[in-house]
Amino acid sequence: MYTQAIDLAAQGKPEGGPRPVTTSPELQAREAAFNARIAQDQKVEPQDWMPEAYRKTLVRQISQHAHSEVIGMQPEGNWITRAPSLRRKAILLAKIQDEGGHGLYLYSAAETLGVSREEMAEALHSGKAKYSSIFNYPTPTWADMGCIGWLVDGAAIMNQIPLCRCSFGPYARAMIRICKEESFHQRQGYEAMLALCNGTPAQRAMAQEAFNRWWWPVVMMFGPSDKDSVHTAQASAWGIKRITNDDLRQKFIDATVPQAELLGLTVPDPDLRWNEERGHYDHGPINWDEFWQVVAGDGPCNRERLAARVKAHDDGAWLREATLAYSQKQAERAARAQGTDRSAA
Ligand code: BYC
Repeated sequence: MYTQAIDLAAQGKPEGGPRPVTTSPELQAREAAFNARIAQDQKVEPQDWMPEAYRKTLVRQISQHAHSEVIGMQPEGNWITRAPSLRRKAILLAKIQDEGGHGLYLYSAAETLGVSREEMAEALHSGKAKYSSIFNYPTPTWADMGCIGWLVDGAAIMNQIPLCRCSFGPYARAMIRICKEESFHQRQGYEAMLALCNGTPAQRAMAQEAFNRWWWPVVMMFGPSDKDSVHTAQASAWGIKRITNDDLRQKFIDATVPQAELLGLTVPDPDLRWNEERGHYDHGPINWDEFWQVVAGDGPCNRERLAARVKAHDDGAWLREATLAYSQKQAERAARAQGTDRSAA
């Protein structure tokens, strides 16, 4: 099935490019061992042999996930200076800081597959790599902060809990910590919405208006319907994806509708009905044209988000250079000290 492979074990660390496996029996044995590992639900680690297509799928998904976390700081960053109280500001700062941290864990997990941070950054900045569609929507009111926590982080948890059991060890382990933090993010968002919904009529109206804008983009965030999802079958066979896009979307809707009811909010879907027979909510049609337009880079804020990211990266060049120069100096000092020790001995 696979004509190329990387030999991670031989080097003790991952290589950037694929290395052809020379003999067919060797390839077959490696592939059989890999498949057995997946079948037994054991983790694949960076030093293990893996099919090149598995490695590429993981690099794509993990780096896109990392980019989403980093770009995802922007819509909320918009409200740090305008949070309505010191308490809300402290919570928002902590949440955004967590998201930067999630990006870091995920970039690190992707690096174990032999791709560099620079390559991943370049792919994002050039528009080659994707990030979640959801972060291309604006945040004009404080209620948007509540909706992002409640709905976007709620959707993220739904998608990410199964990823804690993903077959690739570093990704699965990163997801465990990320999910714990996402849980706090979701709760703070719901609590912010609760405060608005228990507030003045103007605050309730603001909550409903923001909910109206976020509902459908969040429903789309789970990705295309299963029939149009190009990666689901293979990613599921490899134990990367445990639950399909549509099934996760359904789980999210089933869990979130009662939460909206508790807040006294109306879900902006006239076709939403509890289906007794299925034991799930039926929902109205999803505007897939809008989804693909946003994914293709033409959403309300795509250009703004990417430009802000590129600017932040460029503005940070001095820090990356200084950090590298400092670590080089430390290494030279350590080498000199070792040399002095040896000559003294
Ligand atoms: N947006 O075959 P499919 C967060 C692309 S951050 C854009 O179903 P797959 C947070 C897809 O990449 C949460 N593109 O793909 C942060 C593919 O295109 P490519 C982010 C999308 O990979 C800060 C094509 O459509 N979470 O929570 O099997 C503040 C076909 O799709 C989207 C993750 O990244 C989308 N929504 O399934 C607050 C989770 N959906 O790559 C919160 C990890 C699909 O072939 N990722 N596409 O060019 C995944 O679980 C999966 O990659 C997806 C898509 C479910 C997203």
